[in-house]
Amino acid sequence: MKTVFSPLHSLRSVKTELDGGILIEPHEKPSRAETILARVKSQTLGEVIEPEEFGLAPVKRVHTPDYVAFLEHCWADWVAEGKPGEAIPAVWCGRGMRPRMPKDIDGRLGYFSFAAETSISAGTWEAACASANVALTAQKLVANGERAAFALCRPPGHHAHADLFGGYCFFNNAAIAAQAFRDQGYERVAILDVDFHHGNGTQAIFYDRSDVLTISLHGDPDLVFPHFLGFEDETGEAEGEGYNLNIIYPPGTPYSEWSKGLETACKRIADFQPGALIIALGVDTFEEDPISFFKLKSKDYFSLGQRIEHLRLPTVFTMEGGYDVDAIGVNVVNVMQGFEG
Ligand code: Q9C
Ligand code: ZN
Repeated sequence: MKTVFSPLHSLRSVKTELDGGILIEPHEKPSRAETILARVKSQTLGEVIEPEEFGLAPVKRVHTPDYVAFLEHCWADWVAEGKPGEAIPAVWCGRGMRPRMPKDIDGRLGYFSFAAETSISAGTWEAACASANVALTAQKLVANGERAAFALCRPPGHHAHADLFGGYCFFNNAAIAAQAFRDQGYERVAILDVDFHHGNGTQAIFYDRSDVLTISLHGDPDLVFPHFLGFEDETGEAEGEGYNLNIIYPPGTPYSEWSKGLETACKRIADFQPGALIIALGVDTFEEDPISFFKLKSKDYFSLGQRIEHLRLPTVFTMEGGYDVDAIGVNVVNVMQGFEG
């Protein structure tokens, strides 16, 4: 299958991630995408193409205008205020406070985020736009008849809500691609999120809709990020009741257990009969991942790809997490090679 990749991803290269009370080198770093790209090429998975430019219209089908404008100007506004470091949110609208957008940049950083680990600096906006274009280009390939396409998105997207960044994510690339299918006349679209973390943004964006089925398999949010969404009693609301499915697992989960949830997810997707499938593909489920607690092995990603292929659906893979850079290329390309058989 074809891979869509933008070298502009490297414009997203912050120096800081707030972790354990100190600023560390971010887990979500440029070498992740470069390592995946190198493996795609060395395995001759297929042609690698650069994204087309789609502009902000398809992004704004998912994200609010206020949020998009905030992201575009955030870094300039921060610099204009004379701040010495990278932009990091440090104040939020707590329970009982008023959810209104402040003028001040510190206030807006809190208003448009749900976590503090995701610093912003020069180039974040450009990279986030390029990442959305990567997803939209892969979506277009599939809409035009390709069986599958790999959107090598960076930064990732599945934690981003309509108007919130966090968890290394700014634009929800999977949601943007799903909405593009809908806007092109596909009546039903399914998103299956296999990243270690709950796809909170994707769930929230489609929570009251029955046209986009959202399913996420992830670590128990009682124990891991994003902590405040992703529990199994979240099944959708209003029209969307029954169109969100969360499957959670404890520390130490191996593929033999994880794949039971995958089976449940695939049966639900088959019942739904979508016109297209989006896989929010994180490989932070890997046994050596530095921030996660599942125990999937490299060969398991091949099985995952095979199972997804058995759904026989037009499929877009969007890259999400995965932080063991030494194994990320092998694990990601194993999914694609499992899919291709
Ligand atoms: N001590 C994705 O996988 N919290 N995002 C990390 C590490 C944030 C993960 C805590 C994890 C975000 C796309
Ligand atoms: Zn993740």
